[in-house]
Amino acid sequence: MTPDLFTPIPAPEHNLLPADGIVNDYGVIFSGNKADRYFHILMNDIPWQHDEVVLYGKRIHTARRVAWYGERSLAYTYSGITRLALPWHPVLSEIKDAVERHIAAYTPTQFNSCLLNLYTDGNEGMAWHSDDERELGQCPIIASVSFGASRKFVFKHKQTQEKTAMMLTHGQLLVMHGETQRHWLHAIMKSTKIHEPRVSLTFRTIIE
Ligand SMILES: O=C(O)CCC(=O)C(=O)O
Repeated sequence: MTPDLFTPIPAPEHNLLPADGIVNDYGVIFSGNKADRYFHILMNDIPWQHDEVVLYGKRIHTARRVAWYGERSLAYTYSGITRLALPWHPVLSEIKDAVERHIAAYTPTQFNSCLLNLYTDGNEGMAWHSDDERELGQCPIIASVSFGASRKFVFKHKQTQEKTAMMLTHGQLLVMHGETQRHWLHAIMKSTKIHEPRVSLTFRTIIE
C-alpha cells in the first residue's frame, strides 16, 4: 500500500468540525513501507479478542475485535465492562512516540494507553458512541491512527444531528480534542464493498 505522493497534506490546525469540538487531520504520517510493516505486526502479534458489551443487562460479543494496552495494568471501563491494560508492545510504543511528536505543536500530551480495534472487513463497524468515560476526564485528547482498508468515519452532533464524514486511510493520524466527546457521537460505517481488514489505534490518557 503506497501512499499517493500527490495527496495534499491537510493543515492540522484546520478543524473538521463546524462547532462544539475540535478534530484535526494530520493526513498520512507514515511512509508506505513503515505503515505496511506496522499493519503486519499488529495483525499478527496482538492477542485480538471479540469485544464484550452489556446491552439491556446481557453480555454480548461484538464481531469487531479489540485489545487494550497501557501503563501499569491501567483499568478502563466502557460498555459496562472493565478491561486491564496489557504492557506496551514495542510497536505501539514506537507509534505512540511518533504520534506525540506530530501533535506536540497543537495538542502536547503524553498518552498512557491505547485501545486497538480490528475490523475483518466492511461487515464489521462501530456503532454511534462518544469516548466520554469518567477515566478520560472532561476534554480528552484522543489520537487515532489507521492501518489497512480505508473506512468511512462519521461524526453526528448530539443535539442538532448534523453530520461530518471523512475517510480514514492507511497510516493516517486524526486527533479529537476540546469538547468533541461531550457534543458529538462518532461511528465507523459498515460497507459491503470492503473486503480487507483494518486496524485502528486510539491513544488515550486515563486519569487515575
Ligand atoms: O476504528 C476507529 O477508527 C474508531 C475507533 C473508535 O471510535 C473508538 O475506539 O472509540
